[in-house]
Amino acid sequence: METTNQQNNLIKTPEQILNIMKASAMGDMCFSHMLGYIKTGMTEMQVANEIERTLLSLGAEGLSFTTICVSGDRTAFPHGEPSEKIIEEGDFITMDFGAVVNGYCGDMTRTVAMGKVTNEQRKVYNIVLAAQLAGIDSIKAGVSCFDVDKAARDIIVEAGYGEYYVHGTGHGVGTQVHEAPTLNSKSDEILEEFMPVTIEPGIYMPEKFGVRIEDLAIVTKFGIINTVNSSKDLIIL
Ligand SMILES: [Mn+2]
Repeated sequence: METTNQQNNLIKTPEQILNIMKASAMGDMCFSHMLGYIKTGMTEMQVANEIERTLLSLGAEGLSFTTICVSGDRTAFPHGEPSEKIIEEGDFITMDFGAVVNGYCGDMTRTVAMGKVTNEQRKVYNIVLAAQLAGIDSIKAGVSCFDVDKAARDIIVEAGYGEYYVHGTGHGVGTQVHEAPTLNSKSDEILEEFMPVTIEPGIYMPEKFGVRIEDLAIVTKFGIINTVNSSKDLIIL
């Protein structure tokens, strides 16, 4: 028997959406705290532990997934685990994390810099940001997931970094941090109102650095409601 997206629970109820919004609000508060916390000389592991401690202290009942915190050349690993690497001046730091509220997951990523950036770091950051905003702008009910991925991907490809965009643009979120629909270059799904989806393009240059920016948004008939409100301008700590 054919099942609809409503029956499959891809389309969330207002109460479920509120849980996701609470999880995102905790993520925003956590990120804000981390901006004052991170210092050169700390390890990635220390930063990841503080993210998790902060989310739990804000009332998260758990974590959507094991927190990602990578720095320096390790930011070229899209889903690297935090290590004992020490954070140094000039490093990018990518943090990807989420709180769980009443069973529903948050998911956000920000990349910040320590002390200073090179022209290339600034350029790549701004390309990823432009791609992320293009992805967001393309979303509304009735749009195909393929076209959202393409909107983001085209910016990166046209800037000459297409080979370094090694994953899809986003995914659905619910009680699992990765749910349908899948927003990538092979996707044939259509977005519907009240699906929560991430928009998370990235550029990853092996042995150099990487950048990812991720928001979690609710699809509506007119566009999105972005549940993540943290700044996406390049932040240099
Ligand atoms: Mn994600």
